[in-house]
Amino acid sequence: MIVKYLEDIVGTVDDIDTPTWSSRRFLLQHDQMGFSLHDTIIKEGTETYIWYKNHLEAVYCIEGEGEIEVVGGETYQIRPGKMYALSGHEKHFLRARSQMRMVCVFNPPLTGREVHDEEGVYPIMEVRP
Ligand code: 9YT
Repeated sequence: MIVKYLEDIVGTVDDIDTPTWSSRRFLLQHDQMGFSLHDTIIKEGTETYIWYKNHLEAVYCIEGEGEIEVVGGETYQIRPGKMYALSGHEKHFLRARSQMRMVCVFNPPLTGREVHDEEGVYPIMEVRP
């Protein structure tokens, strides 16, 4: 069994900070759950281009407001209680009007070190560095 508090993760190698988001990663590939589970902060006023070419992601907003624009498609408003699932590997822009806090689940699980590359993609990483 795996039991953690958020404060066990903040400031460790499982707390990944970027200019537009930070991701506190509760469960990763090495936990062998078949998915990864993250508590993610999307920073106020930011826009992030994302394409999870190699992963499926579900996102549940629990704090803040913003929007997701699917490239070539619709724009959906985000507020607490909204869930979106990128079931078709949709390319998208994620914008935060205020700081947003999102619970994210990835399949396949992230290994832990991923940040988006210049294409907005997380590469497939087989081994946790
Ligand atoms: C909602 C979203 O995709 N945020 C970017 C970070 C990602 N969820 C992660 O690595 O936790």
